[in-house]
Amino acid sequence: SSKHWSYAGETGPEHWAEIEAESDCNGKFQSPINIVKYEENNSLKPIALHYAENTKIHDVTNNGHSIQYNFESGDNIMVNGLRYDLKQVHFHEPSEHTIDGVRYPLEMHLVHINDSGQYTVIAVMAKEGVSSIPFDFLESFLPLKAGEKKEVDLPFNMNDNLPSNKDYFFYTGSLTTPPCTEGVNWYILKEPITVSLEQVDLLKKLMPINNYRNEQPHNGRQLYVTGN
Ligand code: B30
Ligand code: ZN
Repeated sequence: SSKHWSYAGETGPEHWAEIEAESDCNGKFQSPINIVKYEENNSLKPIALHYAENTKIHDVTNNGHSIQYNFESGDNIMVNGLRYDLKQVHFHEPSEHTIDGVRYPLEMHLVHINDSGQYTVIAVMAKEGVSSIPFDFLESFLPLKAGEKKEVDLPFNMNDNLPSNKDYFFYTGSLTTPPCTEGVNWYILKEPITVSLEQVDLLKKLMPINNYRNEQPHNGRQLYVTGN
C-alpha cells in the first residue's frame, strides 16, 4: 500500500484496516489480549523446543517498528505434530499482552512458521531486574536507523534466553501488526525473564517507543494454561 502503518496518528492502529485493505486487522480473533479468565487444560503438553546451542543470527534489522533478529535455519518447535521453524525474534516496548491487566516493560516474540505458512509465536515477558543475554549485544548495533540492517554471524543459544519454567498460556489470535493475519498459535510463557533498565533504555534508542497494539476483544475465545 502507499502509506505505511505506524503506532500513532493517521497511520496508527485505528487505521490499519483501511491502510491494508487485504488484512485481517478488523477481524474478530485478534491479538494481543489481556490474559484473564483462563481455563486449565491438563491435556496440554509442554512445548517441544528444538533450539540448538549454536544457531546463528544472520542479521539484525531495524524495520522501522521494531528491532528484529533474523535467524539462520535450524531452530524449530513442534506444535500438534507439525514443525514450525524459527524465523525471527523481535521486541515490543512495553509488552503487548497483559496478564491480569499487568503490562511488562518488554515482550519478546519468537516467530515461527510452518510449511503451510502458518504462524506460532512464543511470547516471553521481561520484567525489570538483572541484565539478560538477548539484549547484551544490542549496544554494538547503535546506531541502527529505520530501514537499516546489519549482517552478523552471531551464535545464539535460544535456550539461554528463556525462563527455566516453560508453563504457558495458549490461545489462537493474530499477528499484532498488519496484515494482522489470524490463525496464529500464541504461547505466552508465564515466567518472565529479566531485563535491566539500561537495556530497556538501549532498546528505546534503537526502535520506536510504545510499539504495542492495544488489547483486542476476546470474542468468546478460550484461553488455556499449563501448570499451577
Ligand atoms: S507478531 O509477532 O505478531 N508481532 C509479522 C510477524 C510477527 C508479528 C507481526 C508481524 C510478520 O511477519 N509481518 C509481515 C512482514 N513485515 C515485514 C517485517 O518483518 O517487518 C511486513 C510489514 O510489517 O509491513 Cu514489518
Ligand atoms: Zn511482535
